[in-house]
Amino acid sequence: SEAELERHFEHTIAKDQRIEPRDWVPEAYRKTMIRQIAQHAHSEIIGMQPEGNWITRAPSLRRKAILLAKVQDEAGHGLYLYSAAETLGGDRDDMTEKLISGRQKYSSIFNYPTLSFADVGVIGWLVDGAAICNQVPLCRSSYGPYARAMIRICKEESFHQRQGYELLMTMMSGTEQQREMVQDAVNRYWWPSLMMFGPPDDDSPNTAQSMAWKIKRHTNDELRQRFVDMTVPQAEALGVTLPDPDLAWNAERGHYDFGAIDWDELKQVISGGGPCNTERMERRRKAHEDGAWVREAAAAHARKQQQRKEV
Ligand code: FAQ
Repeated sequence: SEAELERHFEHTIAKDQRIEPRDWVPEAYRKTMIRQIAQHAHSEIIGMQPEGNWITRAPSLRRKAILLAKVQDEAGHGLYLYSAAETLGGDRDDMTEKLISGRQKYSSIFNYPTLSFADVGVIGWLVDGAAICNQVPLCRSSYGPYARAMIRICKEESFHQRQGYELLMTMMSGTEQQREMVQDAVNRYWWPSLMMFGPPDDDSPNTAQSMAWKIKRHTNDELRQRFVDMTVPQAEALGVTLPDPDLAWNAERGHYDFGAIDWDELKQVISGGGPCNTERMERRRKAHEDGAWVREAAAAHARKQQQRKEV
């Protein structure tokens, strides 16, 4: 009976075991899990654009090979995550349709422009750094396929983060102009990176239920604080200034205090009004349309294989 299934689900969560695709789940769990995984997948795919912008202009063969590999990893993460959403009954075409018609979201961070090659380093350091902070706890998320996907994704994100930091270290030991490029990129990406963790806890409609279901293991503000604490010493080692005059160690709390985040900016970017939203969506839509013949060919090939098997 439904009551028994529900008891089994609650029991699995309470015992900290994983929910698997064969298990019954409440409709709201399925919906929120598909929502989060789809958004995550869309972020990986849209996230290829800002860095992809620099592949043809990378300053050396080595940097170009690294950047190509990173952007390809992101495509892999996206496909991996779409597959995880499919195990919950999410449909790939439907998710893509919802993305390009603006009914499903992707991370706010990818709506900012990449103006110089230093942005590639800063995206690796700050954006991938924030992604790791947010995603390591998701390796213990209650939904098995998502949790397992996160293990591999986090390993690759760690490599991405290191390549970004190494790139910045190299630039910081270069010319005065290179150091200025790095500082400028940090100035532009710091606050948007803090916004990646989502709205503050008292304005985060999904957190309570997602924590109860152990989809999320920490609140948005907890992870944001963890990221700030982790990043300040890295900025010092790098020799850049984080653009926040209120950033200061608070011995009593054992954490860094930081200034007020512009939540109106996050709202605006999420609702489509960020600097690059239109460009990102148009590009994604065009890629989808241009890929129609590939999908048709793949479907025709699958039909032919099936017919051969039936003969
Ligand atoms: N951008 O109630 P909450 C990457 C939405 S990393 C856009 O707090 P929740 C790696 C939220 O969806 C980036 N929308 O929501 C990479 C909700 O809207 P909805 C991807 C945001 O789910 C690096 C509403 O606001 N990572 O891609 C944002 O409990 C470099 C209310 O918020 C993930 O997706 C935002 N920043 O917590 C790739 C991680 N924040 O759906 C390429 C998995 C919130 O009700 C290059 N996701 N919203 O209409 C999560 O951990 C969670 O979904 C949060 C949001 C923490 C993002």
